[in-house]
Amino acid sequence: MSDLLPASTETGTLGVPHLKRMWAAAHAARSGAQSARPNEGRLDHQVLNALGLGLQQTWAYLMHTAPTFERFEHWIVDTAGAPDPLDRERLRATIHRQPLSDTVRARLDAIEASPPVLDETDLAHWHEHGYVVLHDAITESEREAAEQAVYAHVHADPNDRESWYRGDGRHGIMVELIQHAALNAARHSPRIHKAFAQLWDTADLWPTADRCGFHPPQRAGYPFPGPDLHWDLDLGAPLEFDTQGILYLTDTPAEQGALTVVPGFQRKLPDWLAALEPGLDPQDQDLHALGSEPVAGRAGDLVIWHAWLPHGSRPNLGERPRLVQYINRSISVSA
Ligand SMILES: O=C(O)CCC(=O)C(=O)O
Repeated sequence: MSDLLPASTETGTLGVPHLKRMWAAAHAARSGAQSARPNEGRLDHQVLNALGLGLQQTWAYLMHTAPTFERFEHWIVDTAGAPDPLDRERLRATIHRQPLSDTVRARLDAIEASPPVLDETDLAHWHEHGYVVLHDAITESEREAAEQAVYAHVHADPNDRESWYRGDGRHGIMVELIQHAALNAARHSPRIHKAFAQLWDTADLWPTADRCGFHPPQRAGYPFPGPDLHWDLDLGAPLEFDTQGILYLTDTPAEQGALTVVPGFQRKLPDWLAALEPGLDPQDQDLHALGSEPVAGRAGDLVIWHAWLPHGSRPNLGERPRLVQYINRSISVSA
């Protein structure tokens, strides 16, 4: 069926490649048709990241609304603004497998040439434990603006404890806040980009358009909703290097629902999977028994972890809500 879908190079009014193909695939999926698009997940994500749209957000819109392609393009602009011309050009060059324009190349080269933000100790920690903490990843005023944006989005007041539990606009600890000017500081920060570039060994990465998190202290009637330890990988497919990241917008001591990982497991995952009894679901095992540890941090700390680490949050047993912005970079891929 995949040959019935438009080619990734086909564009509409916005001039964004791959969008029509993604839209047509959603249409096909909605009407129950099989449309085999192996290995296009990263490409879908790249196009949506370039447009500042969430993957789940867009997929939910396409599946629930079944818009015409023209309507879909309108929704994109209404939701995330008009596509940035440079990002669109970069997408086109990448997808057509053509050289990047001088302007885009110069931007990436500037990041490659900039001084490292992770030092030798950070990199050694990354190789040993599979995660690293970048302190003061954004400025204090940028952090404060992002914190306020999350509070406003969930209609909560930092000084009104009852307001933390109203549950507006959340899925568990996740908050579907993606398009907000205050979140762009971290997405477009050269310092953060450099940290990821050091880990990926290339600056040719895309900032992800991710959501935020609001995780108040648990109490009677408000138990920890998860997520507990898991992977966001397809563990049945060949393992590929990937990163994930979380920016603490508030001080986050270990007991205050801190990110929890199994340090060093990036070095063990392939053997562990191979040794697992056939038929057992890796995600259903006692992953804490592998040696989970919380990663405490200060407001403004960005924790980047290797996607092969089992990871999750933990119950918030502290006094204050934990506020975060999820932030990552994905590697540039072609059609
Ligand atoms: O919010 C957290 O601490 C964990 C995040 C997580 O599990 C994820 O991003 O997949």
